[in-house]
Order: sequence, then C-alpha cells, then structure tokens
Amino acid sequence: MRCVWDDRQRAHAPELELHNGGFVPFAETPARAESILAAVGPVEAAADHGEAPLRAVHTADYLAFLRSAHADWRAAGRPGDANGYAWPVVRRRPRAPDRIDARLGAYSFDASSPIAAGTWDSAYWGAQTALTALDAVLAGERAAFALCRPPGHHCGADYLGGYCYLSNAAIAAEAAIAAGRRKVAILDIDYHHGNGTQDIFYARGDVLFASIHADPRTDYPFFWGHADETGEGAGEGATLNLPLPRGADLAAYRPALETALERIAAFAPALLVVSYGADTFAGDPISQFRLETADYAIVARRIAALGLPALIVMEGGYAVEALGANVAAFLEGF
Ligand code: SP5
Ligand code: ZN
Repeated sequence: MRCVWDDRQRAHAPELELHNGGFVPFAETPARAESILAAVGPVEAAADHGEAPLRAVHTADYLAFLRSAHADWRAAGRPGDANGYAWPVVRRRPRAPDRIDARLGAYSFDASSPIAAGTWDSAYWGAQTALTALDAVLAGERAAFALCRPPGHHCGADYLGGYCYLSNAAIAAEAAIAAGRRKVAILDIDYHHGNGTQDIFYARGDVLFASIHADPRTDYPFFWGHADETGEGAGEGATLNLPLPRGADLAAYRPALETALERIAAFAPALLVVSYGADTFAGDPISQFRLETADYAIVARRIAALGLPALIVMEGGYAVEALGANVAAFLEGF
C-alpha cells in the first residue's frame, strides 16, 4: 500500500502535558512516527496543496491563532510550550481579548495539547500528508495510508485538543467532496471518540461519521461520543456512536465493527476514510481495550471487505515499541 509521510511532522515535540493534576511527559511523541516508519517500508513525501483545503474545514481566525500562538507565547515572555489555563464555559463566539492566554482558552478544550515551536509546521504537513494520500486514492488506488502526526480527530473547526491541531481526516473528506465524490464515510477506530470530526460534520448529510471507542462515561473526551448523539438537521442519522466498555477485546469489538460496517455499506459512500488509532492495543499505556497485534489484520480485512476506495489516516497509539507492528498488521490485513 502506498504510504505518505513528511519529515516536517517531526518538528512538533511538546515536552509536558497536564495529567492527573500534574505535568507528565507528553505522550504523542515523534518516536511514534519512527516506530511506524521502521515497520511500513518506503514512504512518499507529501505534496503541498496550500492552505485552501485547511480553510474548507477550519475557521480563518483559528488557523491564524494556531500559526502564531507559539510566537505570541514567546512574545509574552513565556518559556516552554504554549498552554491554556482558562476556558469560556459557553464557548460559542467567546469574547477573546487579544492576550495569548485568552486565545489559548478560546481555541482549545483541554490542557493536554501544548503548542510547541514546531507545532504549526508539523500540523500543516500532517494535513498535506492526508491530502497527498487522498490524491492517490482519487487517482484509482484501492487504498493509501497517511502517516499523519500530530493526529487530528479531536480538533474541531475552531479548537484544538487531545493532541490534535488540524483535522486531517476531515480535511481529506472535504477535499474528496470538493473533487466530486458525493458522499464520504469516516470510520473512526481510535480508542477515543473522535469528537472533533463528529462536530465538523454533525449537521451534514453527505458525510457519515461512525465511531467505535471507549465509553465517554469512563474515558476521555467525556463530553461526546455517547450512543444518543446521532447528528442534527440534514445530518440527523449520519452520526453513529458505538461506545464499548473498558477491557473490550476482539470478541467484544467485532459486533460493534459489524454494526458500523453495515451502516457504512447502506450509506453507499464514494470513499471511506478510516481514522485509525492503535491505542486500542492491549499494551497501550493510556488506554483500556485489549486488541492484540494480529487482531488489527482481522479488523482491517473486515473493513476492506466493504470494497470501497479507502484513505487510512493515522490517529493515536502510544505503545511506541509495538506501534509499528500494529500499524503494519493493519495495513497488511487491509
Ligand atoms: C489522538 C488521541 O489518541 N488523543 C488522545 C488524547 C488523550 N488525552 C487524555 C489522556 C491523557 C493521558 N496522558 C498520559 C500522559 C502520559 N505521559
Ligand atoms: Zn486515541
């Protein structure tokens, strides 16, 4: 399978994240990408599609904020990475004074996604990586893999969070529609609910969002991903959430997968985007499902059996040693 990666995605390397009331080493490290690169074989570089496809998903003010946030943090005399500490409870159109702390709060929903010196560059090239892999699928490849880092499924049109800054999967889905694919399905199989992707397409009937994830009653991102979130307006029925309890193994996972696949088949999309997170792995340090390396090949084969052109976009997965093997198993199974 063709794999796309861009070296500039290494630049994003925050030091610390807030966790259990204190700062701990940031889990979404460049070493994750090294593990995957060592396992998947040759990769192609990303081509620059410019900022227009990013603007089709994210607001202009959010992109301007993200691009300059680290420099603004430094200009305010701060050391280290930019992180917020105050959030508007009602965040729709918050009044955000032109102060870096206020803007960090207005454009984020958690404190575990610091903005480092290299964040904009890495996020930009992560989105270009998704767009380049999409090009391969639009040109007739059965499937392509976008090794995106940082991941994207937690950030929305105008906010970051959950280690995510630009919505790689949503940007690719929107670009596919702009290229004439009438309907796109997104299957999100990261351990965590893809709240940002869901939010971006929540009122849209042309993009189906289906997600299998840890129950938000016990797991991050807590506020989204419940089974009764089904979409709104023209998007009513085009969101499918399948939360599973902690401890889920392949036997518990499979019925949810079949439900998601049936819904996707009925939707009859022109393209499938798979938001693939390997944090469902039994050995993941921050997650609580029990999939094994060989299970990813089984899951991938079931998804591939839909027979749809597919763009596979990398999301989470934090068991760095096993990450490459888990990704390779998924791609080989596909
Ligand atoms: C893309 C993705 O998988 N994002 C997950 C974000 C989860 N953040 C909340 C869990 C924080 C756990 N932090 C542990 C840090 C250990 N160094
Ligand atoms: Zn995750």
